[in-house]
Amino acid sequence: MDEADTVSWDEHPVVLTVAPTGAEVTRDDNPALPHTPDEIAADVAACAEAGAGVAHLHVREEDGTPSARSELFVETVALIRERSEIVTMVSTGGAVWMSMEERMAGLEAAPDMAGVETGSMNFGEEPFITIPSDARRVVERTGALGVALEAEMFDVGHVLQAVRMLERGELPLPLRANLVFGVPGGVDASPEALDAMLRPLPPGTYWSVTAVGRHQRRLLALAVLRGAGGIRVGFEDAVYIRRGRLAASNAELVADAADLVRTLGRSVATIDETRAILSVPSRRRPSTAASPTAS
Ligand code: KMH
Ligand code: ZN
Repeated sequence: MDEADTVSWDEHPVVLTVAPTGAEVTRDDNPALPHTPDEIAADVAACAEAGAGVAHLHVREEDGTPSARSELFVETVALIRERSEIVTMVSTGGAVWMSMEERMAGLEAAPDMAGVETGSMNFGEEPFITIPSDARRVVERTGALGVALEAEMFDVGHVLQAVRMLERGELPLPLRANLVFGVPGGVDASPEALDAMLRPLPPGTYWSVTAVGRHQRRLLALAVLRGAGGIRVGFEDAVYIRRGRLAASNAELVADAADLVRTLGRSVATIDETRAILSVPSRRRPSTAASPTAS
């Protein structure tokens, strides 16, 4: 097996992640952007129907302001779990202006997974800072809560830092790597950049691809062909489904990504397959109808 094969998940179905809200996109960009926990949960349920296995979550105040209120995360995760077994993943990237403590607010919701950034960058015009001790804080807190991690990496140095942290025992195994392309200040959305981001990953690492900007669809297609474990879509990354046409919903973006995966000869992971691939068991509570009555 050559080095390229060691990072191929080609024999597995492709995990689809939806990132429905993010922290930067607004209703001026796409009026269908969900804001409230109810709107996000309904949107995520429709995305699960369309093939999504993971929901990468940020929350908003009702007026759309990015929020670090843990109550909103708690409500959002609970409402999603009422409707679906989809893997819930909270961002600890938050918004560029949030403190590290604010960025970790979503962990209060006891999600299935959380992201962890492994480096700093310019995020467009703004600094987006995660120093090593910040990443270690996220690792410690998620470890204590039994929350699985995905490393969010926007440049080659972030991948190298994740590998360094793994070697030092500062990141737990298995490493789940989300490679992000096209953010101004990070690596570009090109085939060469994909090669560069993959090269440091230890053999067998699960990797998914997120891309923003006009090369998104091409890079996601390339990732599927190169054996990615997963790809990500959603309003956090792109509000257009094709050049000049806004997506009607996050679910439309997920359905489109599912079509792309099948067109390229791979299948889309069910939620059960997603949980097995990511080694993330369900934390959903049994429904009240099924639990014994108290009296
Ligand atoms: N909103 C960005 C500054 C993540 O969720 O891990 C960070 C972000 C990445 O969205
Ligand atoms: Zn995010």
